[in-house]
Amino acid sequence: MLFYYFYLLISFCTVQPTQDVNCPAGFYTQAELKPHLERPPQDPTAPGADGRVFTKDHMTPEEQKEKEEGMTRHCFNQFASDRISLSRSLGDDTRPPECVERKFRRCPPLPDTSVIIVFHNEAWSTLLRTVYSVLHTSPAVLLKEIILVDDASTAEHLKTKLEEYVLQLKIVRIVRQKERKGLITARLLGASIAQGEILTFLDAHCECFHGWLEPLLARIVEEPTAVVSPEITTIDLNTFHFNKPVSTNRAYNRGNFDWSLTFGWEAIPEDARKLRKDETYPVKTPTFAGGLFSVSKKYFEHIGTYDDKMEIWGGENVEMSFRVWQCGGQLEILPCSVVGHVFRTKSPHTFPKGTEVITRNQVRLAEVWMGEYKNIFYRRNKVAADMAKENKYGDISDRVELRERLHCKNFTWFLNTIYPEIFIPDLTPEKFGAIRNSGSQKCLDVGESNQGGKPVIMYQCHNMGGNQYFEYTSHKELRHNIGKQLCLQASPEPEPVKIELCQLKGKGTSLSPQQEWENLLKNPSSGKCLQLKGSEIQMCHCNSADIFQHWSFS
Ligand code: UD2
Ligand code: MN
Repeated sequence: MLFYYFYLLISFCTVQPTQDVNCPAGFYTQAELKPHLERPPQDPTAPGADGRVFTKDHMTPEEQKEKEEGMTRHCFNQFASDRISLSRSLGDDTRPPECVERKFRRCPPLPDTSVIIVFHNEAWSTLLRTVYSVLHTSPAVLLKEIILVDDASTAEHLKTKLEEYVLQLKIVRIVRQKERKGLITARLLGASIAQGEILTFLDAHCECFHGWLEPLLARIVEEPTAVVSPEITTIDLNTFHFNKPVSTNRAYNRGNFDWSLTFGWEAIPEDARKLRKDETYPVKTPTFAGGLFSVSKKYFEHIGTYDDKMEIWGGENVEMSFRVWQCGGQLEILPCSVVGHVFRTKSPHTFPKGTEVITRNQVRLAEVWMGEYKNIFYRRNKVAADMAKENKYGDISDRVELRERLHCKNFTWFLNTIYPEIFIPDLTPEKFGAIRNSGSQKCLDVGESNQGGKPVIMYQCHNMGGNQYFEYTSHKELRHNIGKQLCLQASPEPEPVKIELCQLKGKGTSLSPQQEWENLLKNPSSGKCLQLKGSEIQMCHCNSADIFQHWSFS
């Protein structure tokens, strides 16, 4: 019996390498993977050379003005970007040795790719540096074309000037969306005309590091249902410093989401890290950032491209993440592939129909992919809940049909199998909403950007969820858990009451006595009650006659 298995194994091994005359055995040589365009000689003292910071000590009033205007327009330092070479090098290849030394099999050959870059009113220098960086780092044999998709920009420099400029680059095409519809339909337009076997999407302010493309394409050859992202590193929005990989560091991050359906980063769980022998192994990720990725064109179409009724910006990355996993694909980060992106803290874009389109996109994805878990999201977002109740998110019938046609698994499967580490709030909490104080008629509010550790405050009740959202859990906690899991925590008098990370996190953890509440709102371990005292919220002697100790959910 054992012998038979050995025999099978050996015969597989000998038959495996495809004996194709068009595809010689062995590995691609460096010469065969020569970039499409050689980088011109570099001046090591030029601003931002080798990915270093741009500095300028003395600025004239005119320069100061130019810098401020650029900041307002793009929410990054356009002044710096404009003074850095469009072809700047990023210096040595500092990736881990197994990435640098990795060879790629000639058989089956690596497929070619269309690089699709969508933009709306992007700065000239960031857009063209993205283009040049692709040309200087992508093997000529693998780069079919670069497609620039203009989402109805109004800036003059993106019109004929851009068209004439890219003409000399030959391999670059421009298509334009007539109306401003957002990045989702812009990417779809690019994909529809792409001729490469693989689609590779990039934002319009990126720089590709050495050897970024091959690992993405090689992984898709190995696993055609993989949707793969590079490790996205930061290009500093102020200095344009490119944060280079460090050869001794292991990949650390993967994508997640919270119950407000916002994408975020988190550390890869310990056991998943241990399974990877070295950095050439993919990192499975529950969600992806969504701007920078490769996918086989055939698979992109099979899996339902994008929801083309999503508008402008936001939500499409979470939608695609849930869909790819639930419908049989995989979402991965390949740490040997490194691409820099200018992460901003503010959006520079106008939203012609208001920022409610982001909520609308989220409601669409929740309705199609989340089953009953959508209610966890709705409880935290009144605008979304109303939109859902009043059916104001457009027609989703073709997305539901897609889900059925592909026999996609449900959200419970996704949570249990792909993201078992996530904390799932009560599907039906005992009570939830805002907590109103009878004395002041105001509501308990966590205040601006309270990530835990800051006192709670009182604020006009707004009935919108958000900073005033609490739920009373089956474990008797008062959770403010829109993003992080934060709990109202009793403190010794006269310290102000704060929210802190919830101590009860799942198996192996237990409820902290200071985070337990009874009868709106007594903390049994201290025997004290929550009270509004002047403008502060403290724990005091319980006195049922004091209306400043009366709290109710509304
Ligand atoms: C992140 C993603 C982005 C997208 C977005 C959610 C990364 C690094 N970035 O946004 O790709 O998934 O989350 O939707 O993963 N654009 C248009 N039309 C618009 C608005 C934007 O063409 O109406 C372009 C824009 O010029 C840029 C790209 O779309 O090239 C992404 O927009 P962004 O850079 O403002 O968004 P970012 O990086 O915060
Ligand atoms: Mn971006």
